[in-house]
Amino acid sequence: MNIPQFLPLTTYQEYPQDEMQRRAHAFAEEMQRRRTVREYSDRQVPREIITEAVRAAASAPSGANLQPWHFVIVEDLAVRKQIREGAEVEEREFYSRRATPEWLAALAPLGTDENKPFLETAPYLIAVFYQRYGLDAAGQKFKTYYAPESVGIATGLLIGALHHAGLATLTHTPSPMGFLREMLHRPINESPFLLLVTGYPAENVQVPNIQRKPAAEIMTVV
Ligand code: IYR
Repeated sequence: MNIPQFLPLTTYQEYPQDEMQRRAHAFAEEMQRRRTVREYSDRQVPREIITEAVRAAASAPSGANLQPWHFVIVEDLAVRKQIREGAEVEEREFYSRRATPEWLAALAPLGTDENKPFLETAPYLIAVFYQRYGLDAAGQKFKTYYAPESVGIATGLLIGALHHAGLATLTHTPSPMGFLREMLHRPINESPFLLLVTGYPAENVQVPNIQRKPAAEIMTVV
């Protein structure tokens, strides 16, 4: 059987311009409603929602289509507790020693500190890994390309998909987070990219009073 190198594009959808305008606006509005949430309810979320969001993330373009990502869905409370402990060890070090005064000042409006109870409260942590290089079935190394960029794009889609489904998220980057690779039994070619916390927001949760830059400020037309 001959496998064709190219196939017709059957999935692309064009819209009339007024509908395109409406869709573009509605999507921007929906994304602007997204807020990073740092306090979670322990209410359960069906795993299927998370799986669908990972499917959306996996639609990201990637260097040479190598899809250099792996998503560990952590739902086991004992493992979430372990991750919280590992993260808080690093964060205590970060807030008391590693962070420069300038960095701490930049973080002050967000009200973050070394305590990470959400790692235990939220029903899911999604540990996102990127493959610095690939390992084939025979254990041979092969190069990956633009792995952090590819996984960054996939993570953006993951956050968008979870928000679209009606869940809150928090991008958490314990630093260093090497402990995640061992704790979650990932192979040596993978590095942790970030930890995404997701679930329902805690009741009456508050979020920092911060604004997004308007398009006119972040966009230039040449
Ligand atoms: N990783 C730390 C500190 C932190 C750093 C940045 I940059 C943030 O935008 C938020 C937090 C923490 O999670 O608290």
